[in-house]
Amino acid sequence: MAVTATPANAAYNCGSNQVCLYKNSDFTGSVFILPQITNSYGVKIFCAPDLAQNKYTDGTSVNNSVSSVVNNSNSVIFLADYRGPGGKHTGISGGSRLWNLDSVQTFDSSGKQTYESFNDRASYAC
Ligand SMILES: [Ca+2]
Repeated sequence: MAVTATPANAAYNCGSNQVCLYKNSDFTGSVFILPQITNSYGVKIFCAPDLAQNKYTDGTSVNNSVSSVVNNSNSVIFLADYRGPGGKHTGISGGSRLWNLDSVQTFDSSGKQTYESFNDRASYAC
């Protein structure tokens, strides 16, 4: 039976019912785990509405640097250009993952869709 060595910089293995934002593509680099907050309807949701307030485990800002996402929650998570949210947004379905954000489906406030890079753009994740 092969034993796989774990390098010191091994990527974080996103747990069940966690939403993990990674600094680099392919679920590597440092990680930020979305906190759960209670929304105005009293429902707990995974949400960081202003990523400039959040840091990866390596201490650097999460703002404008997310490059891959694991969504192990049951709900869609939206990334947006600006806190709030504002600007264009893209969604990651519950139970899915995006190993990079180089070509994702985005929507503007009028609902217009296109495919474009969302790499190093997200300032909101809920
Ligand atoms: Ca941004």
